[in-house]
Amino acid sequence: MQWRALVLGLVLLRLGLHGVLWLVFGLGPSMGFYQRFPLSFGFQRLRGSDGLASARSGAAGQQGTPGGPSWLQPLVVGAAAGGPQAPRRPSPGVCGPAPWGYALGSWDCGPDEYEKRYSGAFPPQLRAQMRDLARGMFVFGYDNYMAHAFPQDELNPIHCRGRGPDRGDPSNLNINDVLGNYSLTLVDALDTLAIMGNSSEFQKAVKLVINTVSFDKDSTVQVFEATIRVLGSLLSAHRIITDSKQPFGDMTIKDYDNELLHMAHDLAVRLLPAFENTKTGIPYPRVNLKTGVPPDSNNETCTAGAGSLLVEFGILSRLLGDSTFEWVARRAVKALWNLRSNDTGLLGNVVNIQTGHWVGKQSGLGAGLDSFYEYLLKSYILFGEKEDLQMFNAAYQSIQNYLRRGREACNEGEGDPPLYVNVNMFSGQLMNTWIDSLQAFFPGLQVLIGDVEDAICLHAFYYAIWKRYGALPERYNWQLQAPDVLFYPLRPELVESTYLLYQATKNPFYLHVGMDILQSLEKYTKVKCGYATLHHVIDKSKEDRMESFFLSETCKYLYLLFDEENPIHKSGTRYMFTTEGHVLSVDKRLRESPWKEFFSEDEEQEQQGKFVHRPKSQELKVINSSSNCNRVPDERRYSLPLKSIYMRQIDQMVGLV
Ligand code: DMJ
Repeated sequence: MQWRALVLGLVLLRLGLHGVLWLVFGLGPSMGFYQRFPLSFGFQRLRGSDGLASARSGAAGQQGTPGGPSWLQPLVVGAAAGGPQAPRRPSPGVCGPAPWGYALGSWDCGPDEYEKRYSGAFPPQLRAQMRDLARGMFVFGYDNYMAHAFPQDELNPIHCRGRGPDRGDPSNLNINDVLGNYSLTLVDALDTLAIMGNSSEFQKAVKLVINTVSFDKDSTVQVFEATIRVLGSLLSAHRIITDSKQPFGDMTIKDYDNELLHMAHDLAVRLLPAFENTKTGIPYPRVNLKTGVPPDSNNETCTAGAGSLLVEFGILSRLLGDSTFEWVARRAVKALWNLRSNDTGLLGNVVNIQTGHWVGKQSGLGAGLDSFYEYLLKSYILFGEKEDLQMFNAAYQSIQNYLRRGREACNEGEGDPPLYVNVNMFSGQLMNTWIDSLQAFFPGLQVLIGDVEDAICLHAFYYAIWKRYGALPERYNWQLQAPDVLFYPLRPELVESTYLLYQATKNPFYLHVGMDILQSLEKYTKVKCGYATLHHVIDKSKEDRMESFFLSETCKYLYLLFDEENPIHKSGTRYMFTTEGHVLSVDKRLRESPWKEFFSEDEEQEQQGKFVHRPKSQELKVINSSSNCNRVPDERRYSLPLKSIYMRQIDQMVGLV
């Protein structure tokens, strides 16, 4: 008897609660946002031309959210009935009644706290203060590395010690893929010193690298990591030293005899065995710098690792006049490209280099694929090879067709705000409900192709996650509104996108974002001798590791964000950043390639048949935005990058409010 009364009581209580919710907010039973959210991401985006729109409309009809409103529609009363006359609560952006104001913050007309916080001007003194804070962050990390870790690869910032390869445990890839016993952090930091105008330290550091760093080491490293962190940095510093204009101050080196270029060559030659004895042309993931590909080598590699070598290898080839490096890197890109799904045009994240079978069928923007897309575009920007742009455009189109979910417009309209999800490369079906922190680079890439509006939108999502934790968790589950993987190793991607979006829009919003990021880095990651990886973004416990990209990318982009007067923003030269943040001047001499004959006309034709062409104007945009930094902002269009109401939606989406 008693338990029946208890159950009845609970039922009545629940009904009463729903009644109150219904009366006050118009929320029906079981309408928690987190329950609807995954459902509402089941539909395809309706966008684009070329006949895809109708196909996607069909998909939307089938897979949409019948009876399950998109996440903006919890406000719709009786949405399940779907009646056009169903009474609606005012949509966000419309002045709301008092209860909304109390429930969700002031949504009434006039500036709310979001607008007040983000749309205000950013005073020049504050800007200078933030620039100095970013420089100080770099200097603190760099000086401590030099004092406590050099000539080892990395700094352990908590115990003020150096770190090299884990010789005791060769399977410790997290360490051994990156640390080659070649003073990694010093090498990776070279061009940041130049960009910050520190010529004496740049000159000292270059000499130190020339005199002390050797690649003749019994180290088994990942080809990708050695390429982007070491090869890319050597090439960037070499270009800075030999630049006749010297925009960053006097960065010349007395009696410089192209030593850094020779070192880059030496390293690349040691990486070449990765491209031998592979049936597909896709390289082995790792090589030993002394002995080549280890006998027990893994035949599986990730797409980004194998397919993002073309920028560094291409520059090396063009500077040396030796086609070998570009040829192997380009062959790998093409081999991967040819393995894309015929139906979706998507690539997976892990492939067998001998069989060409996809071991990882997940397609997304993050780990395993990120820089593959990035380097298709950046290779085109640097070298002007049309086929790189064609591949990029086709890849971008597939991304839009299959990865982008949510509504068409960023700031307004029915349905969920857009988000890029992880799908099966063959079916386009959702594979999981997380996004990773590496994906935060994508808005920056969108800036380069001129898709600024979408970039603004996506960036806001990552920023909201940052605000919630004061960092980006390695993986964030948008269904659970919680991190899936909790560490944050001081990654640069969000800062990179923030910087590029600021250059594209000149909106002070991005300076506020940068200040937020700077302050949380100072608060949560600064330790005795540097900046430490966050082990857990919630309890803020730390790991004793400062990855080299913190100095080469995170600090650099933060500094550049606030350094309006930087030569990169002022000089007539156009610059581009590698995936490791190394600056490269876009020089028309790099566009000369005397080795076209390596790719037969037939092969090119065959490739082109598969490409989806974007409109001409889009191609022009790429060329115009070949500088990351010199874009003329369209003040009218982007005077307010995000409606403050949108920021609030996104904050809710990640569980921030
Ligand atoms: C860096 O080494 C590069 O940015 C790379 O493209 C991705 N991973 C790290 C930073 O997160």
